[in-house]
Amino acid sequence: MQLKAFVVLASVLSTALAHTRVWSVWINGVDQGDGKGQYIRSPPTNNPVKDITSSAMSCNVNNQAVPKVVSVRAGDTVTFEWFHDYRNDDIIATSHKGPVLVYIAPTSSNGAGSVWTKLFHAGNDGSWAVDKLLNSKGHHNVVIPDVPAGDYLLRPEIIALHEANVPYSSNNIRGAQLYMNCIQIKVTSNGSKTLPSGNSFPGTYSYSNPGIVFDIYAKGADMTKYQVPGPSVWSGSSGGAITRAAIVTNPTPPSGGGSTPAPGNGQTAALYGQCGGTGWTGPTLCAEGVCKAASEYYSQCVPA
Ligand SMILES: *[C@@H]1O[C@H](CO)[C@@H](O)[C@H](O)[C@H]1NC(C)=O
Ligand SMILES: [Cu+2]
Repeated sequence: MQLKAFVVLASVLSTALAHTRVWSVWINGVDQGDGKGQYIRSPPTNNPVKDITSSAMSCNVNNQAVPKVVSVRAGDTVTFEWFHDYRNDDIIATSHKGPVLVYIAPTSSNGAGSVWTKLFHAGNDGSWAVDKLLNSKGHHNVVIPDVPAGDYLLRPEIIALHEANVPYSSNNIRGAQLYMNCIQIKVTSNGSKTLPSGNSFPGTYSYSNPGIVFDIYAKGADMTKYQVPGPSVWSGSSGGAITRAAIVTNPTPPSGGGSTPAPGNGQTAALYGQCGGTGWTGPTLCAEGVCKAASEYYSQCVPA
């Protein structure tokens, strides 16, 4: 009796420890700080979504607007940082092999309807995307495409396939485990590549999809034949990669005599807000911290 109870508890614990969610994003190598419930519509736990017909497929189980947005421009690299219990921990269990994907939708949709566009995916090109993510200490990125100005949700996603040899619909203690978090961004550049949209969550994935039901333990099988679920990556995407953020420790001031910020408009930017960069017309003063250039295009208020 005692032993049995212990075994059950242990397996529940090991499962809980295996899961993952997003801690923060980095813009061009600058950490935007703990985003949970701030600019990330964070779920309350690191548990997966397994019912792919559920409304939680769009932005997980807590899809409500959060107070902040991260300002970005076309060409900026947005790096997502995943963790399971603590920042810089072991990210996700090594058993949780599978693909890594990123989608985008206008924030005005709240993720509902046929509004999602795929910006990036990686499956298995000889190694699993999740193994690459473990090697990059939980970091992967996309480059912001040249979309019209406005508010958008970025939806990075990991699909863990260790129990995906059967669909959740026929065995609800198994099935693929999906991890997605939505990040609120504001694109301040104004490009002309309008998102084609065309995909909904729920809707884009189904239990007859070979990317959702797949046996990663099949003997002799060629894992590079794994098909990442969902559409192909949008032709307007500027790409992405599973790699650690190129952390900016000594930002170089803008070259060519442009190192003095243009006169500000008297407004101040919040901590981690943008405070300068080529073409920036917003605040150049920091309410908190100091304004540091991360690149010619982006300066940010960081703790002094
Ligand atoms: C973006 O460009 C379009 C097309 O030129 C224009 O209609 C729109 O007002 C611009 N939006 C912003 C926020 O600058
Ligand atoms: Cu798990």
